[in-house]
Amino acid sequence: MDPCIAELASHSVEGWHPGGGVQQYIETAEITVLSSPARDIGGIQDQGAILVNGTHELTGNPSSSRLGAQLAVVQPAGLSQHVVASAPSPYDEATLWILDSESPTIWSHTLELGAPSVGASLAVLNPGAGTVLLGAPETSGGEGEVVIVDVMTGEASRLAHGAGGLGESVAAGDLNGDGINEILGGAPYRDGPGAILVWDGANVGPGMEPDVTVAGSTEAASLGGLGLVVADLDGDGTGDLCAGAMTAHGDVVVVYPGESKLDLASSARVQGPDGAWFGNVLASPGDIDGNGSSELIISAHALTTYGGAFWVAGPIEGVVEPEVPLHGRDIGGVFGRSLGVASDQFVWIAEQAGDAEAGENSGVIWVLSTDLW
Ligand SMILES: [Ca+2]
Ligand SMILES: [Ca+2]
Ligand SMILES: [Ca+2]
Repeated sequence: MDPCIAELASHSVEGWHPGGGVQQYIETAEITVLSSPARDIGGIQDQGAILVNGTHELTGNPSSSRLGAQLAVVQPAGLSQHVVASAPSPYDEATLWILDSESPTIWSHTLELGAPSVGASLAVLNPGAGTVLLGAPETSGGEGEVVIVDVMTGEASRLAHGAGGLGESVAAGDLNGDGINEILGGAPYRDGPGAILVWDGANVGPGMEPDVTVAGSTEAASLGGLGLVVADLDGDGTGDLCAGAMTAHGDVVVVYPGESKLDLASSARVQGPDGAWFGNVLASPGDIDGNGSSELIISAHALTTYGGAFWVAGPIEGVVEPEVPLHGRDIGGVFGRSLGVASDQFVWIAEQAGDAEAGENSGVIWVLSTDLW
């Protein structure tokens, strides 16, 4: 029997609102933030809420919704860590909430960008500068946006507007080793099999064309969904593009920048179990075992009836089959629909539990020590 999350987790955090489920989690030395973006408030669907340090609840405002759709941490130079919580909206206005981890200060920026879903995806661009990327994919796979936001000032810069659901995912990482993070935007419906657009971080500005487009293929279709991260999977010191497919039959591809200029044909592949939604979400906690290559944690929420997640250690070369998965509990829930890195020592995996129709679905965040691997 594969290991069950309940036997391996370091600790767990229970959701606090029946029916809402839990989706995102941050845990630092100073602060914990738990999000429930599907929570209904005052009869308004999906207003969303976050819970800070287990006691202080912040609910979404009526002009935006799905508070806590995404969370991230930045640490602007000379300041404490700040947690960023997105609240995208089906309308042309979104809110970005900022929490100073060392004081109870919480404030927000209203982003009126004339585009819906701003903040459906979120990634830290430059933690020391306090800049983040927000993706704004329209529903139905139409046009979308990638936006750069200064967390402290709320100043927003629209980097790109494009077809194929651009902004379904965003990611940042240094792919060419110059010390400046590149900007990645996923467009999973672009030209059929999807694509990931890459801008060189050293030379980027509003309206500029991407420097590289990594186009999906029949073997790597629906590329550019939420499973997108930059991590050094071959241990050469520069980041590599890791992307899961947004389909039930997905694999995770690792594209090495090298001299191939991000050519999908020369990528490595982690081959997941068929039909498990393998790689729909993934994250990298960095190099845990100290061999120089980063590790990945990969979701597979339709694995068996419990859901699952896989740990894959770098280096990844050729075609790799992942080892024994973690699975959820036998409670009729879904384990692994979202996951992430909680801190230097911990990763987290969400489990939606109970009967949502009966209002029981408050969900659980399972926190795992990376020492396990
Ligand atoms: Ca770079
Ligand atoms: Ca590398
Ligand atoms: Ca490693």
